[in-house]
Amino acid sequence: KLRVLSGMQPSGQLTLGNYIGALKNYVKLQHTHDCYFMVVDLHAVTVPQEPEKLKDQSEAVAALYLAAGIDPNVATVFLQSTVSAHAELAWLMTTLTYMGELERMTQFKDKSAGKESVGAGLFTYPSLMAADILLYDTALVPVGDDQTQHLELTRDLAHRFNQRYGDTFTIPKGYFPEVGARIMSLDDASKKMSKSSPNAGSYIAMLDAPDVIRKKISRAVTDSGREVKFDPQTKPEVSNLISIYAQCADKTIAEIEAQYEGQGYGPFKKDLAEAVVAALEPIQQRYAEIRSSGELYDILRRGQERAAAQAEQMLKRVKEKMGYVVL
Ligand code: AQP
Repeated sequence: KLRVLSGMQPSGQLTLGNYIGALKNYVKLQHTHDCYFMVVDLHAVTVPQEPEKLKDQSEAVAALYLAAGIDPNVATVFLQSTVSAHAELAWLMTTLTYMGELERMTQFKDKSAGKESVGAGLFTYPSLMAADILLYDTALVPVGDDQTQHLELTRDLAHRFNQRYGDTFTIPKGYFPEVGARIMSLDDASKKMSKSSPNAGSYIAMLDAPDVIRKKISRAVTDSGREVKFDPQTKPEVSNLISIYAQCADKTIAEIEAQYEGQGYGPFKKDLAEAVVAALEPIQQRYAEIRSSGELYDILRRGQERAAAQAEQMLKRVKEKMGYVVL
């Protein structure tokens, strides 16, 4: 089975963007691939995090993986910080990365724009991500569109290492959803939906209550026309909502366009809200059960063991190749 690895940052509440862009694909891939899904808590501290919140959100992300349908007996679910090989290989990958490569990363540019002081971790984030992926001989990385550039750098670093020290790393490929690889903000369709946005109206959190979801969708920005038509160039807001609808209701874009022909945005938005509620409600119920069951730490401990066994082997190989004394 091909190896799959991906992760999400506990830097806020997971959004519908995280769900459609990545988590839905995790669930799909687990039965056909050898899957590792982590909570990337080391990545989360590239911007300041409150300790209490970090812990709660880390548990929340892990519980949401399970609630969305990841079976911990099939896939390996773990916290990145519990496998120390990630931080170790990240350092080695950092020394292999060029400043110019990191300076070109649009996520760094976006997240550092206008800030007076920017942590060095935000800059070297892609080197840690490369380490995460390369530690596991990963073949496929299910991610949203926003991670394309980071993934390309991971591939470059893997090539560079292999050329310098001999064949070691598998070169990974991205795995993107056909519809919804980039879900946009509800208040501004030029920005991606983001869990760390200061405006809660810009995203739908996976744990938002049904009435909150309905309100957010009814307030979502649309153009002044009335045609429910998918055209990201001229109708970015409505196209974004159609993508969300398609993914939540398992319909094609053409089916949705046909269904609302000549009806305007009102009925479309109403049904969209119900489709989102229907997709998230069962996940929310399972989430509540998992958090109150007390089983989460046991699952994460088992995941840690399985992941560490793999990661340590690779780290040892890398160190040997680089000329470290391995005792
Ligand atoms: N808007 C999005 N549409 C589709 N996919 C998305 N992803 C994120 N936003 C969207 C995918 O979700 C996975 C986890 O992302 P992450 O936690 O690593 O952080 P991110 O990509 O930086 O996502 P956020 O929500 O914007 O987090 P913050 O605000 O903390 O930076 C990734 O696979 C990503 O592609």
